[in-house]
Amino acid sequence: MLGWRPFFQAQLDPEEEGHPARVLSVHRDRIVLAGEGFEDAVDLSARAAAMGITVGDWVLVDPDGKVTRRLDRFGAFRRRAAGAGAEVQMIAANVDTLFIVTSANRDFNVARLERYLAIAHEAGAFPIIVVTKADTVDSTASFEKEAAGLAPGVLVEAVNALEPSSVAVLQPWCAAGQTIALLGSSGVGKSTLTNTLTGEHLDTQAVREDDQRGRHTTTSRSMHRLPQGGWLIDTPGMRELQLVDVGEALDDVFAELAALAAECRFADCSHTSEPGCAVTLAIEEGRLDAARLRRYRKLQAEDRRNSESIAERRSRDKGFGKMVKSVMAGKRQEKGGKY
Ligand SMILES: Nc1nc2c(ncn2[C@@H]2O[C@H](COP(=O)(O)OP(=O)(O)OP(=O)(O)O)[C@@H](O)[C@H]2O)c(=O)[nH]1
Ligand SMILES: [Mg+2]
Repeated sequence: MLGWRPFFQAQLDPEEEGHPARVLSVHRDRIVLAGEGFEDAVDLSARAAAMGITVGDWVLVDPDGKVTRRLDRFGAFRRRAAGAGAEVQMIAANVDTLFIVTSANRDFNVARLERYLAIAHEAGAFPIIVVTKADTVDSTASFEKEAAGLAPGVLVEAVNALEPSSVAVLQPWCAAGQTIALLGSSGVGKSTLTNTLTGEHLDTQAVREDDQRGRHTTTSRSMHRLPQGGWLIDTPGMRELQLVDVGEALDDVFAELAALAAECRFADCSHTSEPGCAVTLAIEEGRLDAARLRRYRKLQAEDRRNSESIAERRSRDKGFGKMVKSVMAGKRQEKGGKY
């Protein structure tokens, strides 16, 4: 029911004590866990905190209620943490389907949707673009058409998130054992969708009149039970979702571009001025939108930059760790190896 599957079962050691539990939410000093027949908050020990546990993770809990181990994830959403530090922030783990939520209004932004699509591909989650506030416009056709062209075969559903009969089109992904996450800007209706799908009463708040932006009502991530047996992870609208280590996922989203690039005369073609460039030819002939190429380039550069700075930071931290160890080893020698 909780999304347990052979992938996790295979990680268990028959000798090992403890039972598996799913992480429903993570707080400063405790985490809320659910397992076979129980739901409980346990203290977040320093050891558990060091495991980098995030919502959606599977962990092992010993008979004293202590988290002993985090199981490997089949996928996770990550971003470069906001702020100057080069750090990766986990958003959610072990998600089957991602509802990329946007509204049929000024929130709708293809560049942002492509960014979310890359994150979904990298995490191994099936993406569905959900266009909310369909009830506020005459037609959602133009939004749906544009969204459907952003990745091969991407599904798009337009809904009134307040209306259960409208949201029913999302039911097929909510079956028992399935985990769904919602990502999107503040005010697009993620918590409204969660409430309509689960029957809960999470806080929601009207968007600002002037620019239709949300008020950052939801402040932490949490997992909610769906009546059909699936699980839904609501998240706060994030101002900045910088890509990191998405690797090949960008080529999955921009598949037509990757396919064209493979036809260029030079393998390292930059698609600017080289002869025999299939990408610039496609733009000239109107088969490819130049703006889409620009967005692809921008995301590629961002991913490269963030992945490099995080790799650098990691190796710097490692170097520092080694230096501390060797200084300590030197001290031990000086003192005759007494400690
Ligand atoms: N008419 C209409 N209003 C909607 C729809 N979806 C959401 N709303 C309204 O939009 C406002 C914002 O919705 P929330 O669910 O709080 O948005 P959110 O995405 O959870 O926002 P954060 O928690 O800030 O990230 C609320 O006033 C909702 O009632 C919809 O499909 N139609
Ligand atoms: Mg919310």
